[in-house]
Amino acid sequence: MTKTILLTGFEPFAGNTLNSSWEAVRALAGQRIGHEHVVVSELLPCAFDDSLQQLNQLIELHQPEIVVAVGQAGGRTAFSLERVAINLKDAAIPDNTGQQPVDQPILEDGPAAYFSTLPIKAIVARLREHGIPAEVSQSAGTYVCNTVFYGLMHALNNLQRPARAGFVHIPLLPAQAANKAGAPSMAEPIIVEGLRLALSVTLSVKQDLKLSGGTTH
Ligand code: PCA
Repeated sequence: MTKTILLTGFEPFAGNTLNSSWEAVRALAGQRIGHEHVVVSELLPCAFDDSLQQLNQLIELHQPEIVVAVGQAGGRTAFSLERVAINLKDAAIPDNTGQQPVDQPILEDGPAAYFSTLPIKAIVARLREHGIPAEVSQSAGTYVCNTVFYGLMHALNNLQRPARAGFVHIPLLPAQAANKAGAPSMAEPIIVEGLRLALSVTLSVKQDLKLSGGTTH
Protein backbone atom coordinates (compact mmCIF):
# COMPACT_ATOMS: atom_id res chain seq x y z
CA MET A 1 0.00 0.00 0.00
CA THR A 2 1.36 3.44 -0.83
CA LYS A 3 1.77 6.00 1.91
CA THR A 4 1.23 9.69 1.40
CA ILE A 5 3.66 12.55 1.79
CA LEU A 6 1.73 15.81 1.79
CA LEU A 7 3.75 18.68 0.37
CA THR A 8 2.23 22.15 0.36
CA GLY A 9 3.27 25.37 -1.39
CA PHE A 10 1.79 28.87 -1.36
CA GLU A 11 0.13 31.05 -3.94
CA PRO A 12 1.90 34.32 -4.86
CA PHE A 13 1.58 37.20 -2.39
CA ALA A 14 2.66 40.81 -1.95
CA GLY A 15 1.79 41.61 -5.57
CA ASN A 16 4.05 38.92 -7.06
CA THR A 17 3.01 36.70 -9.96
CA LEU A 18 4.97 33.63 -8.85
CA ASN A 19 5.71 31.88 -5.59
CA SER A 20 8.85 29.72 -5.68
CA SER A 21 7.36 27.34 -3.12
CA TRP A 22 4.44 26.32 -5.32
CA GLU A 23 6.60 26.11 -8.45
CA ALA A 24 8.89 23.62 -6.69
CA VAL A 25 6.18 21.72 -4.82
CA ARG A 26 4.07 21.11 -7.88
CA ALA A 27 7.09 19.75 -9.76
CA LEU A 28 7.20 16.89 -7.24
CA ALA A 29 3.52 15.93 -7.54
CA GLY A 30 3.03 12.18 -7.93
CA GLN A 31 6.70 11.36 -7.45
CA ARG A 32 7.65 8.25 -5.54
CA ILE A 33 10.09 8.66 -2.65
CA GLY A 34 11.67 5.42 -1.42
CA HIS A 35 9.70 2.22 -2.02
CA GLU A 36 6.27 3.05 -0.75
CA HIS A 37 5.74 6.81 -0.43
CA VAL A 38 4.12 9.07 -2.99
CA VAL A 39 4.01 12.88 -2.96
CA VAL A 40 0.69 14.71 -3.02
CA SER A 41 1.24 18.41 -3.82
CA GLU A 42 -1.30 20.98 -2.69
CA LEU A 43 -1.56 24.75 -3.01
CA LEU A 44 -2.39 26.88 0.04
CA PRO A 45 -3.74 30.43 -0.07
CA CYS A 46 -1.56 33.15 1.42
CA ALA A 47 -4.21 33.99 4.00
CA PHE A 48 -4.10 33.53 7.77
CA ASP A 49 -7.51 31.90 8.22
CA ASP A 50 -8.10 30.14 4.89
CA SER A 51 -4.66 28.51 4.81
CA LEU A 52 -5.26 26.75 8.13
CA GLN A 53 -8.77 25.71 7.24
CA GLN A 54 -7.55 24.17 3.98
CA LEU A 55 -4.54 22.56 5.60
CA ASN A 56 -6.75 20.82 8.17
CA GLN A 57 -9.02 19.54 5.40
CA LEU A 58 -6.02 18.25 3.44
CA ILE A 59 -4.69 16.36 6.46
CA GLU A 60 -8.11 14.80 6.96
CA LEU A 61 -8.42 13.94 3.26
CA HIS A 62 -4.95 12.52 2.61
CA GLN A 63 -4.10 11.03 6.04
CA PRO A 64 -0.41 11.69 5.30
CA GLU A 65 2.47 10.01 7.06
CA ILE A 66 4.73 12.99 6.46
CA VAL A 67 3.78 16.64 5.92
CA VAL A 68 6.23 19.26 4.72
CA ALA A 69 4.93 22.78 4.21
CA VAL A 70 7.10 24.95 1.98
CA GLY A 71 7.14 28.74 1.74
CA GLN A 72 9.07 31.41 -0.13
CA ALA A 73 11.42 33.64 1.82
CA GLY A 74 12.77 36.49 -0.28
CA GLY A 75 16.24 37.50 0.92
CA ARG A 76 17.24 34.04 2.13
CA THR A 77 20.24 32.51 0.42
CA ALA A 78 19.74 28.85 1.38
CA PHE A 79 17.22 26.14 2.14
CA SER A 80 15.99 27.06 5.62
CA LEU A 81 14.90 24.13 7.74
CA GLU A 82 12.64 25.80 10.27
CA ARG A 83 13.13 24.61 13.84
CA VAL A 84 10.23 26.22 15.68
CA ALA A 85 6.74 27.63 15.09
CA ILE A 86 5.51 30.28 17.54
CA ASN A 87 1.95 31.10 18.59
CA LEU A 88 2.02 34.61 17.16
CA LYS A 89 0.70 36.58 14.20
CA ASP A 90 2.34 39.95 13.51
CA ALA A 91 1.89 40.79 9.84
CA ALA A 92 4.11 43.42 8.21
CA ILE A 93 1.84 43.39 5.14
CA PRO A 94 -1.80 42.35 4.62
CA ASP A 95 -2.44 38.76 3.52
CA ASN A 96 -4.22 38.03 0.23
CA THR A 97 -7.63 38.59 1.88
CA GLY A 98 -6.60 41.94 3.36
CA GLN A 99 -6.14 40.70 6.93
CA GLN A 100 -3.20 42.18 8.85
CA PRO A 101 -3.23 40.86 12.41
CA VAL A 102 -0.79 42.46 14.84
CA ASP A 103 0.37 40.76 18.04
CA GLN A 104 -2.37 38.14 18.05
CA PRO A 105 -2.06 34.51 19.05
CA ILE A 106 -2.74 31.91 16.34
CA LEU A 107 -4.55 29.83 18.94
CA GLU A 108 -5.95 31.58 22.03
CA ASP A 109 -5.07 28.79 24.49
CA GLY A 110 -2.37 27.06 22.46
CA PRO A 111 1.19 26.42 23.65
CA ALA A 112 3.76 29.15 22.97
CA ALA A 113 5.56 27.03 20.38
CA TYR A 114 5.92 23.72 18.59
CA PHE A 115 9.14 22.18 17.30
CA SER A 116 9.53 20.59 13.87
CA THR A 117 9.55 16.80 14.00
CA LEU A 118 11.60 16.52 10.79
CA PRO A 119 15.26 15.46 11.13
CA ILE A 120 16.36 19.01 10.31
CA LYS A 121 20.06 18.58 11.10
CA ALA A 122 20.32 15.43 9.01
CA ILE A 123 18.52 17.18 6.15
CA VAL A 124 20.89 20.17 6.27
CA ALA A 125 23.87 17.78 6.26
CA ARG A 126 22.56 15.78 3.28
CA LEU A 127 21.75 18.87 1.24
CA ARG A 128 25.22 20.29 1.85
CA GLU A 129 26.80 16.97 0.82
CA HIS A 130 24.94 17.36 -2.47
CA GLY A 131 26.22 20.92 -2.94
CA ILE A 132 22.95 22.62 -2.01
CA PRO A 133 23.15 25.57 0.42
CA ALA A 134 21.12 24.70 3.54
CA GLU A 135 20.82 25.85 7.15
CA VAL A 136 18.70 25.50 10.26
CA SER A 137 16.51 28.56 10.80
CA GLN A 138 15.43 29.56 14.30
CA SER A 139 12.39 31.55 13.18
CA ALA A 140 9.81 31.13 10.43
CA GLY A 141 8.79 34.77 10.94
CA THR A 142 5.39 35.98 12.12
CA TYR A 143 3.45 35.95 8.87
CA VAL A 144 1.34 33.28 7.11
CA CYS A 145 4.14 30.68 6.90
CA ASN A 146 4.67 30.61 10.65
CA THR A 147 0.88 30.34 11.10
CA VAL A 148 0.70 27.34 8.76
CA PHE A 149 3.69 25.73 10.49
CA TYR A 150 2.13 26.25 13.93
CA GLY A 151 -1.33 25.08 12.78
CA LEU A 152 0.20 22.02 11.15
CA MET A 153 2.08 20.93 14.25
CA HIS A 154 -0.94 21.64 16.44
CA ALA A 155 -3.29 19.62 14.22
CA LEU A 156 -1.01 16.61 14.19
CA ASN A 157 -0.31 16.88 17.89
CA ASN A 158 -4.03 17.07 18.62
CA LEU A 159 -4.96 14.11 16.48
CA GLN A 160 -2.16 12.05 18.01
CA ARG A 161 -1.24 11.09 14.46
CA PRO A 162 2.27 9.73 14.02
CA ALA A 163 2.90 11.98 11.01
CA ARG A 164 6.24 13.74 11.03
CA ALA A 165 6.01 17.31 9.91
CA GLY A 166 7.74 20.61 9.54
CA PHE A 167 8.35 23.69 7.46
CA VAL A 168 10.98 24.66 4.91
CA HIS A 169 11.57 28.18 3.61
CA ILE A 170 13.23 28.44 0.19
CA PRO A 171 14.79 31.36 -1.69
CA LEU A 172 13.28 33.16 -4.68
CA LEU A 173 13.62 31.74 -8.18
CA PRO A 174 16.08 33.57 -10.47
CA ALA A 175 13.17 34.99 -12.52
CA GLN A 176 11.72 36.52 -9.35
CA ALA A 177 15.04 38.06 -8.33
CA ALA A 178 15.98 39.31 -11.80
CA ASN A 179 14.68 42.83 -11.24
CA LYS A 180 15.63 43.10 -7.57
CA ALA A 181 19.22 44.26 -7.37
CA GLY A 182 21.26 42.03 -5.09
CA ALA A 183 18.39 39.66 -4.27
CA PRO A 184 19.55 36.06 -3.76
CA SER A 185 17.89 33.24 -5.68
CA MET A 186 18.12 29.50 -6.33
CA ALA A 187 17.35 27.70 -9.61
CA GLU A 188 14.20 25.58 -9.61
CA PRO A 189 15.86 22.20 -10.37
CA ILE A 190 18.12 22.70 -7.34
CA ILE A 191 15.17 23.55 -5.10
CA VAL A 192 13.23 20.52 -6.38
CA GLU A 193 16.23 18.24 -5.82
CA GLY A 194 16.69 19.69 -2.32
CA LEU A 195 13.07 18.99 -1.42
CA ARG A 196 13.33 15.46 -2.79
CA LEU A 197 16.45 14.86 -0.69
CA ALA A 198 14.74 16.33 2.39
CA LEU A 199 11.87 13.87 1.99
CA SER A 200 14.12 10.88 1.50
CA VAL A 201 16.19 11.82 4.58
CA THR A 202 12.94 12.11 6.55
CA LEU A 203 12.03 8.56 5.54
CA SER A 204 15.40 7.08 6.41
CA VAL A 205 16.45 9.06 9.52
CA LYS A 206 14.27 8.35 12.56
CA GLN A 207 16.52 10.04 15.12
CA ASP A 208 18.01 13.38 14.12
CA LEU A 209 21.78 13.90 14.15
CA LYS A 210 23.42 15.82 17.03
CA LEU A 211 25.08 18.46 14.88
CA SER A 212 25.33 22.12 15.74
CA GLY A 213 22.76 24.21 13.92
CA GLY A 214 22.67 27.16 16.28
CA THR A 215 23.61 30.79 15.85
CA THR A 216 25.12 33.37 18.19
CA HIS A 217 22.57 36.04 17.32
N1 PCA B 1 5.93 33.08 2.26
C1 PCA B 1 5.26 33.88 3.26
C2 PCA B 1 3.80 33.49 3.17
C3 PCA B 1 3.66 32.70 1.92
C4 PCA B 1 5.04 32.42 1.48
O1 PCA B 1 5.35 31.71 0.53
C5 PCA B 1 5.85 33.73 4.65
O2 PCA B 1 7.07 33.44 4.76
O3 PCA B 1 5.16 33.90 5.65
